[in-house]
Amino acid sequence: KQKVLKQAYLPDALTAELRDRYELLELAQMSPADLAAVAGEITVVITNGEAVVTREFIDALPALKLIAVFGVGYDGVDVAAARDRGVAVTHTPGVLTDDVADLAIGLLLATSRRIVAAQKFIEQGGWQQSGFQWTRKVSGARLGILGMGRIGQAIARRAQAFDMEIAYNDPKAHSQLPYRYVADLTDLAAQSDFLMVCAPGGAGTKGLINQPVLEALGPQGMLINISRGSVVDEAALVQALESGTLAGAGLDVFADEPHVPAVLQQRDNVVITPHMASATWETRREMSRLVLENVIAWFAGEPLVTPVP
Ligand code: 8YV
Repeated sequence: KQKVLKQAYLPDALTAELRDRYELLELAQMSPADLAAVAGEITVVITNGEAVVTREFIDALPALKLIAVFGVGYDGVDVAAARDRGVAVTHTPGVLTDDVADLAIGLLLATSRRIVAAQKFIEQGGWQQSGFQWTRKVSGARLGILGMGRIGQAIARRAQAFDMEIAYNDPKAHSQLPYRYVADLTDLAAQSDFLMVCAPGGAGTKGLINQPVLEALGPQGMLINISRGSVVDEAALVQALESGTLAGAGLDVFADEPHVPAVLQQRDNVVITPHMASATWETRREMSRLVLENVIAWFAGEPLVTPVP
């Protein structure tokens, strides 16, 4: 059996399937010496969207040929280092688009309508004293989208059903799309009631949502992030929420997962979820299938199904 290294968390069913087909080594159960002893025989590494695969790690595996990512985002993988070494990288695009867009809309609604705070209000007996505070309207509001890839477009399609006014910022305009392009992110924020972060992670987008952008979004504005915590300057976000520079935030991703700053918790203008946008049974099955298909294709010498661009 070929040696395959599981470098990070994967669903149990995928792990079991990999174990059936290959000699599955689990990094979490290996010492550096264990790894060094088999490093020359490992051709495939399987990782996920949250884990980090550094140049150093790639260089420590001289036989490595494929890094298969369980996730669409591959910002954790040093793709340049992989390319330098002739190591292919695959990911799982497409199959999770709907789920991520669904949760994005869920966070948008939950944040603007304060659904979580409203539930706590009932549970803590508040309704016995008064009605719940009024909230903010979503239908017809202005939605700014940072990142108009597959997921951004899926969110825009859903937002159209809410008659939202949609504009977006991306490195370049997509002339085929019916939405307004805004070349400057701060301008987009200033023109938005809700700013939706859908840009991929990585060096190119690190900290794009900074203090000036949050200030432009303004005291009535709300930020939703379903992509990567790294795209948002989290300290600036906390500061903006605490000072009232920003009205609220709905966050599925954080700068240092699974750590969520205490100041982002227990706030009735912040809705937080634990990086779960793609975590439905249906989608996790499809993501697992794609990972497996790529690994099988690689061992069979066939073209990879979903290599990263
Ligand atoms: C997963 C993700 O939670 O697809 C991505 O980029 O971040 C998520 O779908 C992750 O890859 C699973 O660890």
